[in-house]
Amino acid sequence: MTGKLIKGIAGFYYVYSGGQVYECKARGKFRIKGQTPMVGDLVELSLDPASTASDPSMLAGTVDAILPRLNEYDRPPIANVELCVIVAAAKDPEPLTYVIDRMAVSAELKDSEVIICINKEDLASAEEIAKIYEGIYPVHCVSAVTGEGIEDLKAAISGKQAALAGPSGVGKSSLTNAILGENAEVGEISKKTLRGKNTTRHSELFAKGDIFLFDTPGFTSFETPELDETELAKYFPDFEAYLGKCRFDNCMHINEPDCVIKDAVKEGKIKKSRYTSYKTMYKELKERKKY
Ligand SMILES: Nc1nc2c(ncn2[C@@H]2O[C@H](COP(=O)(O)OP(=O)(O)O)[C@@H](O)[C@H]2O)c(=O)[nH]1
Ligand SMILES: [Mg+2]
Ligand SMILES: [Zn+2]
Repeated sequence: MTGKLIKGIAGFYYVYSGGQVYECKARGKFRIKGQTPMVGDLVELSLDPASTASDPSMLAGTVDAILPRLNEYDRPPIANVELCVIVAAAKDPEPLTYVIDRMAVSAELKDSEVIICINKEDLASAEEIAKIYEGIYPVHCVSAVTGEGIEDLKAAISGKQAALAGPSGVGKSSLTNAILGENAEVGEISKKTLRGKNTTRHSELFAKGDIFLFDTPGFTSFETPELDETELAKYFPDFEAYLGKCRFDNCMHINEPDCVIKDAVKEGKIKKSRYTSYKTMYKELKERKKY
């Protein structure tokens, strides 16, 4: 059977399959092949009738194989992030478009779908920031405190393995609780039996009905991604319609004449803040290459 690896801790992998959690011993053969199971992995597992799980609510099993991954993130180490929900706050902390845009490029590079979520709309209007992303990514203005927008957000993430990413303090933990509710099936099992035993926080995948949400401490910001600056524009979906139409084939849309990207910015077809982020990231990537 197949299942989702929801947590790895102290030599055990916890796999969710058909409403059950299996406590699986890590098999040596993965390391031999240079493969290490990651939270978020889809795995082949089998029941291990000879063993008993440490918790009566679980069954003992073995992980037999790791299925091919859509993607891998390093920090935190999680796999198969089908959807990256980039979280910002309308206020406290102030939203920074550059931070959002850099995370979006990182997610695009990994082939994760992107949703922008502006939390704390009870504190300030999220409209201004939401407008920047309309037509580029789905935008959800929500409040983890009042519950506003949470049902729509749940509908948008359901069926996909989703991770919330964003700076510390924007409300990722609060949103995770709002989305999963108090009685998250697997969440409850693993909270009760695993979290209590371990003070160090690990990444974990929560499953509740059709919702699969990573709880990833430290998924706060992305480094400037590993990318050649000449490739950067491809990861701005709002630039896509214009690429290849500039006067110069190798136009980087910075100082070149007859640049359709710069024209689109002037005409308001590409948002200024997006273009500013592009220029800043372009410089960063170019600078980094020198060292
Ligand atoms: N007013 C308001 N405060 C919120 C909201 N969501 C989270 N907070 C508060 O913001 C702070 C940071 O939230 P937390 O979930 O820990 O953020 P994280 O660091 O991204 O996980 C906490 O004090 C929360 O109570 C919201 O929608 N509205
Ligand atoms: Mg948190
Ligand atoms: Zn150009």
